[in-house]
Amino acid sequence: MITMDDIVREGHPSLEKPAAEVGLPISKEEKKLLEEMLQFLINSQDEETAKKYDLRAGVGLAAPQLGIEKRLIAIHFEDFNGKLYSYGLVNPKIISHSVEQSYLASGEGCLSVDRPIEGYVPRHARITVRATDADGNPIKLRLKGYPAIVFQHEIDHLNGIMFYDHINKENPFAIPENSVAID
Ligand code: K2U
Ligand code: NI
Repeated sequence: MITMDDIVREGHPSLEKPAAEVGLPISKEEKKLLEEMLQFLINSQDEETAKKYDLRAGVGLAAPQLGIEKRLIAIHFEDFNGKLYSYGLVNPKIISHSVEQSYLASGEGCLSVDRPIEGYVPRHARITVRATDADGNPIKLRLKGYPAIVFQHEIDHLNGIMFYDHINKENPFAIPENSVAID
């Protein structure tokens, strides 16, 4: 099982470079990795398991955070309306996005960053993501609100971008123009 020991931390080269496209169909090993990434997120959100294995709660995980430079991400969370988002995705790509921006009012964190970094992270308010799922099916997702933020955070990891790269250096709490706050 994946634990925090498998997650590389800021400064690791895998977090600072673009990851490679994954050839289709994905291999058995890549399919197993996606399943293990999803299981990590589920474990991290289960109080007993997280305590037992000292896991930090996570709603998303990208393969480069495991030192694996492949365009694979896992997402697992329920939105505020109780809708479950649970995906293992291959080569996810944002194919369109709104001009309007959004940001998490509480700021962002990262399983690969062991320190709090304050400030608003400007993101696209709405995105359309095209990807392939673990069974090789093409998938197209139209996302807004918190789900859109989670997917952008994870896709950033595939491009060597950390959440703090987006924060306004002069004024971390500057309200991004044309933006809506997500609570
Ligand atoms: O990629 C990661 O490090 C996982 C992040 C993803 C994330 C951070 C901030 C905003 C959206 C997504 C972890 O999930 S950070 C911990 C966390 C846990 C529960 C809810 C929000 C953030
Ligand atoms: Ni992260």
